Amino acid sequence: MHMHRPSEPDMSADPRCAGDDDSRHSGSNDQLGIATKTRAKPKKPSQFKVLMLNDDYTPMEFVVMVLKRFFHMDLEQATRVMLHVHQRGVGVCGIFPYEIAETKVNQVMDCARQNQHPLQCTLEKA
Ligand code: TYC
Repeated sequence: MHMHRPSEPDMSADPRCAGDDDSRHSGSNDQLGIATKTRAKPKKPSQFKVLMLNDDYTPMEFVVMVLKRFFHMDLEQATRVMLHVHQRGVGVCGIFPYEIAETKVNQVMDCARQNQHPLQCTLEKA
């Protein structure tokens, strides 16, 4: 599925982020109008869940193969995740930084399309 990077959510109400800006350097401009704002702590790259969705047509064996190939699961783990998705409708394949998660979604969707299966895979902020 094609997705644009979601814009960073406003974390100003999140107590974990309170005081995140370093007030010692919080001026946004110097006298020449040069931006001088700094951040005390670099932000961790935000994480995204890669979700697999159930459908009525994709063969179970194909889903297991996809989980092994793109998410490096062994047969037991891949079977467990596939059955979870089959029974519950959705399941987590893994949690990754945005660009890696997006690449995995594209790899799964391309592979499903090439094999004419309707399997769907998507991203969700962790
Ligand atoms: N529901 C599918 C079937 O019965 C199997 C399946 C599992 C499909 C997981 C998609 O993400 C999926 N053949």
